[in-house]
Amino acid sequence: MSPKVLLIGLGGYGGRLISKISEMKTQEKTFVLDSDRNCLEMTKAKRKILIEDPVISIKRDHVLQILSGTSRDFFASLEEYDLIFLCCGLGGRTGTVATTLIANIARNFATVVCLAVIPFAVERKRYNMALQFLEILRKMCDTLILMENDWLFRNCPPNMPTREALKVPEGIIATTITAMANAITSPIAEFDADSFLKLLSSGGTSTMLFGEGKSCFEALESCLSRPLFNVDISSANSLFLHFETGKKSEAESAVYSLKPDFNVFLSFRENEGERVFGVAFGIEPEIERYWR
Ligand SMILES: Nc1nc2c(ncn2[C@@H]2O[C@H](COP(=O)(O)OP(=O)(O)OP(=O)(O)O)[C@@H](O)[C@H]2O)c(=O)[nH]1
Ligand SMILES: [Mg+2]
Repeated sequence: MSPKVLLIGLGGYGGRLISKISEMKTQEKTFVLDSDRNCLEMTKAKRKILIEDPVISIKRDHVLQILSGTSRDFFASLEEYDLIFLCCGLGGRTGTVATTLIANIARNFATVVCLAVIPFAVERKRYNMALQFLEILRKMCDTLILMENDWLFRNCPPNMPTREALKVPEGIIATTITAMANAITSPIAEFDADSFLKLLSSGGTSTMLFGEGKSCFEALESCLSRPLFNVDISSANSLFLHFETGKKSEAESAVYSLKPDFNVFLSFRENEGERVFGVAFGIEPEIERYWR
């Protein structure tokens, strides 16, 4: 039987990411938790849970918080899933705290993968809070996949309107999560879903990847050279690469041209244009350097 997968969005941005995922008509169940009734009403999740605005206090490695509204029933309902993806923008109160708390509980019975967006450095207070919580969050989940909003400054065309640029991560994150979930629940013949699930259960700190180009070679080169979390990915041990292309055999040739340093999991969807979405797993040594 294929593993049961649940996608949960937490806080305002987490809810919008789940709405975007829902537009992709994923077969997986989707939940959103938020303390903001208006934001919650606007999301397209299958189940919406209103929680109280959490009170944050960080004490050494522990997060003390109040999350009333998340009843015992809610936590019991998570227990039927084998793999839970949590997604949020870090740095606000609700998403940051709820993600940390739920990851810590859900990890007792499921593989927990968090996809977290780091605020723009200019958001100062939110940015600093996100970094504080990163230290905690990475101990609470099996795999923590990061993207930083500052990537947009470095990579969006300078003439792209800000409103449009802010929406770019939604498409990248939604496509990547959906591709990973599909790869596990309905894998193509050559995809080793068991090994990929095993990787997610110990993926450590990881970065999201995205690239596009005129050929699959160009798209893959751009994907690996500008990770969404600004670190060197040569220390990564494994890659998940999802190609959206009309040229599957060219994509395979591009992957064969990579140095054989990575354990690669490949997924494809037929689409116009050459684009690669992915994750580089196991960049723990790099993240330590990032904090220093
Ligand atoms: N790129 C991008 N980032 C966003 C967007 N909305 C929020 N974020 C990021 O996500 C972080 C958290 O924002 P929210 O999700 O609104 O915060 P919250 O979890 O609802 O927290 P509270 O409202 O304080 O309880 C922000 O500081 C931003 O860095 C967006 O539309 N685009
Ligand atoms: Mg909010």
